[in-house]
Amino acid sequence: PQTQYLADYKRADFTIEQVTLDFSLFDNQTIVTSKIVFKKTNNRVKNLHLTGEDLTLLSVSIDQKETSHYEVSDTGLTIKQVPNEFTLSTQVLIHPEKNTLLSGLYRSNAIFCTQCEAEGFRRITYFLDRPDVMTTYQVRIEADKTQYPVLLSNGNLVEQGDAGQNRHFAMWHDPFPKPSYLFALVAGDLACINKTTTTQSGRDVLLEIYTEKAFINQADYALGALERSLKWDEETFNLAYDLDRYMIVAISDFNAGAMENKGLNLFNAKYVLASPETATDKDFFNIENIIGHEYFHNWSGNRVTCRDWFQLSLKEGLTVFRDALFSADMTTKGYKRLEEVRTVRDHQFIEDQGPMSHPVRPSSYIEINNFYTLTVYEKGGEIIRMMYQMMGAETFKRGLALYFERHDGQAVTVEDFATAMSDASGIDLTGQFFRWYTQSGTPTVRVNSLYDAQSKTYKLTFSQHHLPTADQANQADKQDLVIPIAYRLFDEAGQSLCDERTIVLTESEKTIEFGSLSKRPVASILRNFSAPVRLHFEQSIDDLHTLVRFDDDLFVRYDALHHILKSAVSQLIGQQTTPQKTPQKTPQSIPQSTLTQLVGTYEYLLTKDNTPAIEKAELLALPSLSVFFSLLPEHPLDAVDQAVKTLSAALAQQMSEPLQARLSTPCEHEEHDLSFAAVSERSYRNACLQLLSYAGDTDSIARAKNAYDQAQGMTNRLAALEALNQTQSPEREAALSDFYQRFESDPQALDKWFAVHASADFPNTIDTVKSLATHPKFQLTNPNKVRALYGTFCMRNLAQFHHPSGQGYRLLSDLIATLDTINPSLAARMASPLTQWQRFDDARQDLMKTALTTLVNLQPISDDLYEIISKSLA
Ligand code: DPP
Ligand code: ZN
Repeated sequence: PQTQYLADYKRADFTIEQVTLDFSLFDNQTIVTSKIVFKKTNNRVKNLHLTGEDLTLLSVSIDQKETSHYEVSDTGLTIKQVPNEFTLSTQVLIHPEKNTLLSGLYRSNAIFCTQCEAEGFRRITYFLDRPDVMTTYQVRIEADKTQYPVLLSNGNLVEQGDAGQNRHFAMWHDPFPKPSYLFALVAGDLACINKTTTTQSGRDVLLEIYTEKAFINQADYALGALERSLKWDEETFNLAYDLDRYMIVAISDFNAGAMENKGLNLFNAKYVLASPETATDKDFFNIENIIGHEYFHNWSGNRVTCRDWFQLSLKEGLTVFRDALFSADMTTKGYKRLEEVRTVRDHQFIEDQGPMSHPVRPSSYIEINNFYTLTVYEKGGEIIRMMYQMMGAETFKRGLALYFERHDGQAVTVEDFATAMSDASGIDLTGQFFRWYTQSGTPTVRVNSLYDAQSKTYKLTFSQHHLPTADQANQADKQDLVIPIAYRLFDEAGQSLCDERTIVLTESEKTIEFGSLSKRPVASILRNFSAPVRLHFEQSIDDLHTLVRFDDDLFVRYDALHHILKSAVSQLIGQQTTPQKTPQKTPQSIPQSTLTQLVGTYEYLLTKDNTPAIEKAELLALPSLSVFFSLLPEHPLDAVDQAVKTLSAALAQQMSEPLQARLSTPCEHEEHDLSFAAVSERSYRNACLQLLSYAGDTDSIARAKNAYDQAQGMTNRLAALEALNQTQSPEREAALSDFYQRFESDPQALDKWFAVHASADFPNTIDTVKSLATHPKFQLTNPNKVRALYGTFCMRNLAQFHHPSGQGYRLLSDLIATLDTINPSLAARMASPLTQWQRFDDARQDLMKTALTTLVNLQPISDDLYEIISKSLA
């Protein structure tokens, strides 16, 4: 496999003036005819090299004369001695019906559809498949009338008609020049709902959602979310939609979440289809967020795109941040922010620690599909958020406006973005700050505090630390960053001592001093998670309780509570003098004083605190085993697991009364009510139910079963099922079989049934997973099913996947070997649990590396998988 380097970037030797594509779709083959007008940008160049993959070339002509001056290889087509300006016509044959990679043109449930980002277009026709080659597309699609009544592509429908032999055609024209990765085509027997909305300038835009006919009654929410997205981007950033029509199509077999193709978004059905019976409130939240994300790409991605794929975060980081602002406006800032914090700290930080660590703008890759990562997306979003934090909302808006004005219609770099934002704000983002884009790894910020009673002064000393990473292994690779740290001081009763301020740490160490403090204050640091760093700040348990109860910053409260819980777990594991990597016996009780204080704080949250219910639910949810394990890296997984179970059960018992009291108050909202108030109420009640269920006694089983039986909507039904799923009880069995009967024919809901099975923390869950893999509704060719069953087991069921026998690792490596022959990009993604072997004890490390070694020796092996596995063994 070949490594690509950012440093090797050269602009293309040709521009494409325009392209005309003709698709003849048949059940057993598709013929693609292209006419591409090329112009040299460099007259010394003789040959034209086009990328192409899995294409059967039928003919080539230049300016309408058939030619034989070309060479074909597995990766492309080279035309020899081409003139300065010419039209190239090619005809190729492809097999969408056999395309299980889900890249290029493929068929999913009798629907033809495309996925071209990043390099799928080369699987459709020979082309300059790179984002800096932009052109206008005219597309003709021809197919059987009965099977494919709906024919869609980007832009405007210009003509449609009969083509004889029960076939018809549609012709689409997209007036906006675009890179090939934004091309899309759909053909199928689809139903549609639509709505006309009007931009602020008074232009009508037709919004359409297409789905398989059976599911069109689950598309209303998506249509509403799309309308809200258009409105929000105009109101917030003054960015309006630019075509007359915006289409979204739901697809069952889809590798990613969704794709922002110009005017014709393709979505994983999971992020379009939802009804209160089949989808949870969290699903609705995700749908709105992703519809927003793809819509916002129309400016940040489509109007201004990436020069090359190393710049991926240019569009993704920015769009993640834009969708975060949108979702925060639709819910609460704190709620959305905690969701981001979890993604970054619990997952992106782990990526940084592992073999695939890379900067937000990578400098090399083998397979670009492997770089659609949390680092590029979420850490990229965090960088934009730091800019926003440092310049303020209004200046940020001006910066964005300048960026779009300067670069509309161009393919640009992250530097271009940073320059525009610097020019608008007067804050230099192109120098030291820019290292956020080029340096990998998670910075650590240490904070030391010193109170002097005599002088009534309080000092906070901040320092930054950077460890080597897999890709930048020398300490010399790591330099100081620009780190905005928001802070505030409280007294021990939780009264504010100052407004929130931000220190921008640019040096290795910096001290700030506060005077006239008659008592030692309680510091609230890194408020709203103002930078993607690990914070090391030793605070007393009393201070942490003060913050949980009284701080007005949800992130700091959440983080303080996690530190308290971590300390309780650590007490349970026992104070070890030397860290051990082998399991040890865990004491069975938490010190009473610890428990009393903890229960006091939880009771405060339940009864006195006036935080919005949806945020309170976040505080009440106990961190997962995976989070505890990350917080306590010096302890073996088994010990952490035992201790967490002991702690959860103790809390559930102690909190039983107030939790039950909370649950006994009647609901104010109907279950099918999707208003924010209703969603908040459900989230809060279900958090209480979940906490109670850790007791695992007959009462809590009965309570959960009753909740299941009473449930009308999926939110409550799934919450009850998850509570039951902690017990090997007949009630659990009954609920699971009821669930299957209800949702047998709803793929999205059924995915939850697979996932609930796979997440059960029982020793025999692995056998259940193996047997469900042969269930008639399970398909290896459907990524959602693979993720629901295997993804849940291997990524969310830490205790069982990492069973000391190594059977979980063998299950996963067998799966990956098979998947690599079906869908390499999915295979590579599924490998991530194995690549994290560094986090585990020696015995598990050996077993995980054995599994990885088996995989790296696969013959053949895809580039996708090879890159991930070989880097994790390096
Ligand atoms: N469609 C994916 C996203 O929106 C990749 N661009 O992030
Ligand atoms: Zn995106």
